[in-house]
Amino acid sequence: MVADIADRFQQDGCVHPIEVLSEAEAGTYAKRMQHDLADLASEDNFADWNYYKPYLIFEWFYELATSRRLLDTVEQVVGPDVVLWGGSISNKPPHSSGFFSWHQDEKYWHLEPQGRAVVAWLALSTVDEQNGCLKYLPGTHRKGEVAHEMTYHPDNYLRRGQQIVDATQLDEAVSIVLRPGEMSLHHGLVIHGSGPNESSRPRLGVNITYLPPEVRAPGARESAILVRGEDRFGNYAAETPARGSASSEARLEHQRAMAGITRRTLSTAGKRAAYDGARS
Ligand SMILES: O=C(O)CCC(=O)C(=O)O
Repeated sequence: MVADIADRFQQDGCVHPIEVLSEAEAGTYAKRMQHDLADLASEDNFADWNYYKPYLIFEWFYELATSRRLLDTVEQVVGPDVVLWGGSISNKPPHSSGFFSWHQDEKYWHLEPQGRAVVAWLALSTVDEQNGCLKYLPGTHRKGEVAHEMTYHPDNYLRRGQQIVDATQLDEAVSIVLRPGEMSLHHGLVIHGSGPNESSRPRLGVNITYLPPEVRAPGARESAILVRGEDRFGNYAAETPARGSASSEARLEHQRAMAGITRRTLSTAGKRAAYDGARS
């Protein structure tokens, strides 16, 4: 367990492992997730439900994103006022080739000011080098934005396969090994990625993005949920979190949120694509 979370976060751009759920609780969430994913896989909007704001579709995701110990820790880095802005389901099946190339999340999010987004990666199974854990390059959040190139590799979970151009620091990579119920927190500009799952075990986890309410997503008004403290800025329309799994109300709410994302992406087109990069 980590002491001085805010200091470590500022220094390395990532802090881990942080226990936020018991192993038994994580196991229960893993079952709820796996049940829903199997049940809903044939739905037209399934990929979008996974990649964008799953807390609007799945109640279990919202419960995870707002669980007390998780938010107590997020608060130490984000501050007392916390907005839940994004997330994705980040599973890798056993013996699967999918990977995340080395990238910075905020390179593609176009937030102002930059460098205030915090991403929680919460493990719902054991996550280690064999099944493709997250890795990061310590201190790289202090470089600001770095150059990326598009590779469009078919096994890359990032839709354009964007990856950093300068690979000189890769031998400094740190692996984030987590037990079920543990998480890491990473800075929106820290360079990170993950390899394929070479094991016979699934890699189960979610990632969740939080912002302080003063951070704006310029272009068109987006939506988000205040999950701690107070919002004195009003940058986001309020979202309604999911009840149950993929209810008709939840589907509509997700569509509304996606429309905000699309409007913003179109409005920033030609400048920088806000969401066309990292999937979360
Ligand atoms: O789940 C992972 O291994 C990495 C996820 C990630 O980097 C992303 O969604 O941008």
